[in-house]
Amino acid sequence: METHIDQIKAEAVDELKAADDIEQIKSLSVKYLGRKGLVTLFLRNISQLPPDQRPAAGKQANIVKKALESAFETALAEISARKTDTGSDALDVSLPGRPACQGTLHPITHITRQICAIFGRMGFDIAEGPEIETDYYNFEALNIPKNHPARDMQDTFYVSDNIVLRTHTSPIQVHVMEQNAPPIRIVAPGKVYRCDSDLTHTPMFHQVEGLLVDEKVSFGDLKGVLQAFVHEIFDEQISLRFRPSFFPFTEPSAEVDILCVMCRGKGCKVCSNTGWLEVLGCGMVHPAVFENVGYDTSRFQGFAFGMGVERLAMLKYGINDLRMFFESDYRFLRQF
Ligand code: 2U9
Repeated sequence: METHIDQIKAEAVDELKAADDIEQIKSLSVKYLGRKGLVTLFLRNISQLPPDQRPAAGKQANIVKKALESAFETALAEISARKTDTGSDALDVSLPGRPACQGTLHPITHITRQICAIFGRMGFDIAEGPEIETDYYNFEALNIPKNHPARDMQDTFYVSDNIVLRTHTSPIQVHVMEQNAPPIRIVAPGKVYRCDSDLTHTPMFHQVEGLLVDEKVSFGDLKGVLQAFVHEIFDEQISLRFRPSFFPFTEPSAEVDILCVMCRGKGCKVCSNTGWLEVLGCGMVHPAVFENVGYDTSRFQGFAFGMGVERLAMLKYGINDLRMFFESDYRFLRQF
């Protein structure tokens, strides 16, 4: 009898080795271990053996039963694992790869470069300087007196009593004039900081300022340069106007407006019903500024201008939410 059950086992093992799908393994399990399976029938028939053979036959049949249960279980687990590896959920190495995302310039970087390139073609060099400045370079040298509102704690980030985060890029021009005699023709791009945060202001924003110093420089030169700039950055046909204004560092001073790009001068929400949009500020450099850097005011004149880059970008590209520049949303950033 022992020989017979061992024979059943050997046949089961051979058949299992040849099985290569789940259905085959399951039907082998039924064939040997099912209710009418060969091992089951063997166990059931033990009672018909001579009494002295029953214990050994029962013991051996149970060993074979357990061994086959375990072999079928292992075979099913292995074949299921193999199916997952190559099934529909598996990694298909033959698929083409996803293309790598190509980065783009941030719109502020892009438009800053455009602005600098336009002035570059008019002969302006680029100058840069530190974002942390002394009170002297940020205010005093620029004819901003001690009691001027721009020096209030609300507007300026103070690092210490005498040190500030620059509130404009103007200190760059002061450094350049201290180190160079006229003629000067520079644009100064960079980050500036003001203690101001609401829907239309961020504590850090970007400016480009410009300075030209030479003999016989007039307000007419300033108008010509800025008109050429505005026509190139917006469009050749756009109307612009110079509106009187005030800055401590320029006299006379003006603001440059373009005809509202939304309503073409009719008046709308975007231009607060004025028909015009302010794009930059400018003026003839105040003699007090020239005296602070040791320039001869009887010989040299100059003009200066400044613009907020975020504001210019919003007008140029029709962006109505300043926060878009700071949110790193790739769907927005990739458009420029
Ligand atoms: C020196 C002398 C004069 C730079 C100027 C403006 C007018 C101006 C604003 C535009 C929007 C700043 O970003 S903003 O808020 N700027 O209106 N800036 S003239 O004048 C200078 C600079 C340096 C030595």
